Amino acid sequence: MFADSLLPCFGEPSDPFWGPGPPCFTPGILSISGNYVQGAAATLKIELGGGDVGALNDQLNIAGTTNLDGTLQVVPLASYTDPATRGTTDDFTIITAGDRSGTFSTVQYDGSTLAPDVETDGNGSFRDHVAGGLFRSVTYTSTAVSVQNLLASAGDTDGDLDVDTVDLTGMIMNYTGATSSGTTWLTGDTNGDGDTDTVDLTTAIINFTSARNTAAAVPEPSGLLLLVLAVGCLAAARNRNCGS
Ligand SMILES: [Ca+2]
Ligand SMILES: [Ca+2]
Ligand SMILES: [Ca+2]
Ligand SMILES: [Ca+2]
Repeated sequence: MFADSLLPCFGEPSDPFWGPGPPCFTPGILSISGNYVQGAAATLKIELGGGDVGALNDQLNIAGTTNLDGTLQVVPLASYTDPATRGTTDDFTIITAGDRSGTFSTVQYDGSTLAPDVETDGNGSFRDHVAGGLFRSVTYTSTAVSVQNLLASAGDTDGDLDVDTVDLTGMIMNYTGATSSGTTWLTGDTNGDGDTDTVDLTTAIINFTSARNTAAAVPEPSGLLLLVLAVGCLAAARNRNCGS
């Protein structure tokens, strides 16, 4: 168990984040036989090097319970690069515990605070869209905390590894046409030109996977056909009524 002034530290004394606490080593697995309570003023630093846990990535293994608060600093090392292929992820289990409660109030990744662009469950888990379909997610379960980096497929606006009717409906609702601007990946701009137009929608339809990951109700099987028809309306008849 660590108080606010006694932080688990995986860094090195030369590191600007290094602070008082147990001897630092990097990277590695730190096992705690008891409980781990992180206070509101405390910071946990986790380094990610890619590849195997323990060899290149920090992991905190807590035999007892953990109650989380304060700051999580995720620090990618020089050996790690984000996914380069769309639709692929890098997944890191950074904490395991007999039982987990509480969440970090702030999560920083490489010095930047992550924003909860998409809330992924009722446990405080969230997904931050960084840029160009690159998402960073923090997921809390009853026994673990994990971090995921995803380079999403074009049209996967919410970064949940599918291009489904939820994504396409959101894109249509945020449709701007090619002469407008102001949309982002989250609102359907798949190609980074600031609009959500038929180019974006066509790309998303080509990448359509149906729903793999959503807790929300989805339209009936005809939903995609209706969406395609709606796209056709948008493309061909912006100034006329589509349907009734
Ligand atoms: Ca999606
Ligand atoms: Ca465009
Ligand atoms: Ca666009
Ligand atoms: Ca989905």
